[in-house]
Amino acid sequence: MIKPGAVRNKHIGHILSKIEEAGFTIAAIKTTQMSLAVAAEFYAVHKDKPFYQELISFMSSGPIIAMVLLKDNAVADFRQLIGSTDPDKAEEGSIRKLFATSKTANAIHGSDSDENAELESSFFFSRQEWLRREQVTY
Ligand code: FUP
Repeated sequence: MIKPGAVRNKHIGHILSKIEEAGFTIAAIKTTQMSLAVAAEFYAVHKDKPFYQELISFMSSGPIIAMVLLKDNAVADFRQLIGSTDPDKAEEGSIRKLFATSKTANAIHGSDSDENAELESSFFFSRQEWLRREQVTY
């Protein structure tokens, strides 16, 4: 998911280029916006953290780009491409190093497991769109 700050700052094109150059296939993509309630559910695992309210307020503050990405070893490779949560600690050349403006406004989200990728994709895409990834040859 490209987060609201990076969308506002017109980084969609740059970020999509980096994703494709890294070997990912964009199997589904849409512009949408999370309501506060949806952001609260999406990040429910963090509900007791001090940054939770700021996070869900930011995540619902404007449009996002939601995507289903395909690649062997996608979760680990994508987390390497996006870099550390804190942009000050993110690796040179990573998406967060290049485009994040703070730990909360850190440009992009990546799922942390195959199971969470499926769960998180269901916030934005129908089951049919998700299953499509197994039927398409790129
Ligand atoms: P990540 O998996 O890298 O997105 O990081 P986490 O799951 O630890 O955190 C989820 C989101 O919470 C981050 F993308 C940004 C936000 N966050 C903060 O706003 N402040 C913090 O101190 C830590 C995380």
